[in-house]
Amino acid sequence: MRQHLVEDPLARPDGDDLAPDGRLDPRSLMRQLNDILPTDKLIASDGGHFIGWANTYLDLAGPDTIVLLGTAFQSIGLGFPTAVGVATAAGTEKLTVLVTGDGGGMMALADADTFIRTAHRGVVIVFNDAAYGAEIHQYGTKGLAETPMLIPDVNFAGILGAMGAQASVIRELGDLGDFRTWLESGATGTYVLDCRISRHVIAPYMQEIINV
Ligand SMILES: Cc1ncc(C[n+]2csc(CCOP(=O)(O)OP(=O)(O)O)c2C)c(N)n1
Ligand SMILES: [Mg+2]
Repeated sequence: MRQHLVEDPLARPDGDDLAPDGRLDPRSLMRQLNDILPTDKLIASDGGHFIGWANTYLDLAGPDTIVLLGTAFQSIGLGFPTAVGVATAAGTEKLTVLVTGDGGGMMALADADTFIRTAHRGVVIVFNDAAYGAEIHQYGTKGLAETPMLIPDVNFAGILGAMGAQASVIRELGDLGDFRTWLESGATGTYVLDCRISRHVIAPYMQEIINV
C-alpha cells in the first residue's frame, strides 16, 4: 500500500543552507534561484531524480513554458538537444533555462556545444550530485550495489566554459552572486551553474516511489 509521506503536495520546504554532507541542499538552492530568475522564461528538462525541483520551486508564466522531454521519452541524455529546440523557439525574446543531471548531461555534451552556440540568452542548471541519483534512490535503497551508480565529480563549469559559456561552480548559496550580476546585466550568451548538490535530500515524489 502506498504511503503518502507528503501531506501537503504543494509544500515547498525551505531546506537548509547546506545538507549535512556539506553539499548544496537543492531546496534552498531552488528558492534562491527562483528569487534570481525572471518568471518569464522557458524551461527544458532532462530526466532524473532532479525533475522534482524545477517544476515545484520555480515560478512559471504558464504550463506551456516547461518541457519535460526526458520524462516523456523515459530517456536521459535528451536535455541539451531539447534545450536547443526550446532556445530556437525562445528567439531573442525569452530566457531559456535547461535543467539537467550530471549523468544525462554527460551523455549529451555534443549538443551542449550546439546549445551554447544557439541560445540567445541561456542558463544551464546542472544538478551535479556525482551520481545517477535516481538509481541510487530507487535501487540502492533496495540493496543493489551503489558503486556503478556513482560518477566522479564532473567539472561542468570547466567543460562548458571551454565551449564558450560563462560558468560557475556553485558549492554554497553565496556562490550565486556572479550569476545574479550576469543576469541583471542583460548579457547575451549562456551561463552554466554547476551546482554540487547533496544526494541525501530526496525529492518528495521520489520518497513516494521508494515507499510504494
Ligand atoms: C538512456 C537511459 N539510460 C538509463 C536510464 C535510467 N535512468 C533514469 S534516471 C537515471 C539517472 C540520471 O542521472 P542524472 O542525470 O545524474 O540525474 P539524477 O538522477 O542524479 O538527478 C538513469 C540512469 C534512462 N532513463 N535512459
Ligand atoms: Mg546525478
